[in-house]
Amino acid sequence: MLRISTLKRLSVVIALVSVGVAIGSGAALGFVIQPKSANLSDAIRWSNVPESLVEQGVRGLGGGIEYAIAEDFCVNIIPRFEDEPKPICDQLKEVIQRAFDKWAAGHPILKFTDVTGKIQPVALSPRAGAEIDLFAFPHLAGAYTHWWYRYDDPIGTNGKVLPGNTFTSADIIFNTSACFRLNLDLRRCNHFETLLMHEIGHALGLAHPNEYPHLNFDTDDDPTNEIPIDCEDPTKGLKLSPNIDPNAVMNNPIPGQPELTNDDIGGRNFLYPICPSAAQGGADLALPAAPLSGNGEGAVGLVAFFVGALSFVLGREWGKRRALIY
Ligand SMILES: [Ca+2]
Ligand SMILES: [Ca+2]
Ligand SMILES: [Ca+2]
Ligand SMILES: [Zn+2]
Repeated sequence: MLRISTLKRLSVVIALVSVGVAIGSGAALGFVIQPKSANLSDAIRWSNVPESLVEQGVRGLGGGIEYAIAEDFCVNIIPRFEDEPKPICDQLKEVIQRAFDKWAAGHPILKFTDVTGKIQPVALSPRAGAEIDLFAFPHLAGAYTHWWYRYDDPIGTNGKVLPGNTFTSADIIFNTSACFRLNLDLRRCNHFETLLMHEIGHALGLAHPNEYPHLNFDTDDDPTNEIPIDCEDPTKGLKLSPNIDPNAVMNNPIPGQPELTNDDIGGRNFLYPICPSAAQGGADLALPAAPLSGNGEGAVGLVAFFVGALSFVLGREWGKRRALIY
């Protein structure tokens, strides 16, 4: 359980972030990066380092993006499921891994590793806990994600140093005041898997295309086709584009299906470009030994941490629709 003081801090985070957000009513295809920017050099990525958090204490894609589920996650959230019978914890864990796996599908480097039991989740910490921690406790919205990054250029999945910022951690928090479902056919409550996929997209570096149509990237104006990403230069061919893909899982509210669209995948592949010879932190990439710990840490690095917050609400709870909160 988080203490009240921690919850207050969470609220402050959300309030701070909400100041800078214009709520748009338009929709768009493609993808929008975090922080919401028309400059693709501002993107935040997990760095493609070879070491893992659980083995070497290094944060990044090595060892997969390591996630840990809070000990009280199941006991807190299961009563909030509308399915009959209610899911058991193993089912939820299966769905969680499946949601992560959908973002990793077809990618030679990106993967997600369950380190529950090996790393204790820690909320609101840039450098403690797993890389992604999953919590369930009462708060606003259906779920939200907050994350920390540093002003360091990450190593891309193409082996190059990419301009931008480097994730150090993220928390995905499900609100146990809301209700959830596994069954796609139930109409009420948050579809757990789809909602989680949406939050994972935030934890990878993506924002809501339908909320920021003026910051939305695609290579063309076709809302349905694949976004080809150049491995050597992932920004190549990308332009701002205003067309609509209502099915993108990164839209808010989320769509009805727990499936990534071409535009969701295009966003992923921009952030984590796929090269024919891709390898995870492999020797062929000639990576520095410990880029995360050898670059700008200490006092200056610490003040360079930034926190972002997003929240998400789907549909109705107790018969009323909650406002979207960022
Ligand atoms: Ca890792
Ligand atoms: Ca954490
Ligand atoms: Ca397109
Ligand atoms: Zn969102």
